[in-house]
Amino acid sequence: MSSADFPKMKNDLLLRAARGEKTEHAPVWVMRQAGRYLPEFREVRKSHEFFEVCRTPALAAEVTWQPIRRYAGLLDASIIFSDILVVPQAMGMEVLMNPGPSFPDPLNTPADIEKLRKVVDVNKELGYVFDAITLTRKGLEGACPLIGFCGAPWTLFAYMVEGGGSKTLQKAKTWIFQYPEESKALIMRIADVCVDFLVGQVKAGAQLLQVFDSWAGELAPHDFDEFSFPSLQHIASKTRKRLSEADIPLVPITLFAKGANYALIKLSEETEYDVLGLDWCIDPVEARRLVGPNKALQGNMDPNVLYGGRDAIERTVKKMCEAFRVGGGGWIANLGHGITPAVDPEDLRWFLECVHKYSAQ
Ligand code: 1CP
Repeated sequence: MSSADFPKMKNDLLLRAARGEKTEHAPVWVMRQAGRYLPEFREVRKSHEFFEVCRTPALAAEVTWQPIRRYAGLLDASIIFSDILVVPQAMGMEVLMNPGPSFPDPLNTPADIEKLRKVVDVNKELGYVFDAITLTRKGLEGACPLIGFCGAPWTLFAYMVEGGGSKTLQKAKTWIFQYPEESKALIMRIADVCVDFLVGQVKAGAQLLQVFDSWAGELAPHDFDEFSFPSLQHIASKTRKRLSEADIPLVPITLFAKGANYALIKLSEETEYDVLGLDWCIDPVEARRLVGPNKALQGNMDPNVLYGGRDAIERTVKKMCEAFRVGGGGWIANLGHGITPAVDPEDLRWFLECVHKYSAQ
């Protein structure tokens, strides 16, 4: 697919900010913007299992459009409805969602790696995501760009070994300390599937890509350097190379490495990401000082401020806008992690309105 196959873009704020350009106001979107805080999403989920929604392009498109329709004119990006765990599924693992993710047969020891598919054909295993992206972008009618995504290899590895979410990542840590070479090899194998998956998403119509390293902050800085960073670096450089070899226009790539503020200088200097996502544990002025002028930033309000009422939301957004303005450079407004299920959708609307108001240049 090329841009000629899709409706003309009416709003490219996200893409401009990702390239470091100044924008009339900061483009804004919200991680997990299609999700359980929306009654219309819960309605769809009453009659469809989570992965059924992911695997059915018409349903995935519908829930991706839901926040765009509800907050018409206020959201500057959509993100395809899917999950980071579709990659372990594509590699041959079973994943259930009840209500959190669980793997009936996780990787207990390196011998279990044998159970994974040797070769992963992303068109065959994840073609449903590509179809959902093409359908969703057409239906957006140019209202805003569509983001494609994947999980980072370290985070996916952690789920594949833990068999679900975990507070301590004890099993994943056991692997990296007890079987460091096998761990690194598996992490790079996951990275190659991620590259194929991201390239396929761009071919299908994704206009920006985001890599979610949700568990980056669980690693000591030197362990991040060893077990996550090389795969993150590989994904950005290889995805760009593959797109340019195929004569497909490059799209910006965002890395959200939650909790890895200790690595911002290295991520800025030694990777080819265009945008670095920030959680709320770093001041935007400090983040800009560490990152320098060459990358856009994304973030970073604590999602729990959305439970603090209108005054708290307005005060915090105003402060965030001032801090990103002082720091300078491209900025995409967002929360510092995903929106949580109990948020009142009208409080999110207020957040979006405040970003428009206080980030206007
Ligand atoms: O019942 C439901 O509907 C399940 C809730 C839900 C939703 C709405 C899950 C289960 N995944 C999603 C969608 C989803 N997941 C998106 C869609 C696009 C959007 O943002 O609107 C995206 C980008 C993700 C990414 C994702 N899934 C991440 C990375 C981002 C992050 O939050 O750190 C992670 C870690 C997952 C795993 C996952 N999937 C679902 C849950 C509840 C979890 C986290 C579980 C845990 O705590 O380990």
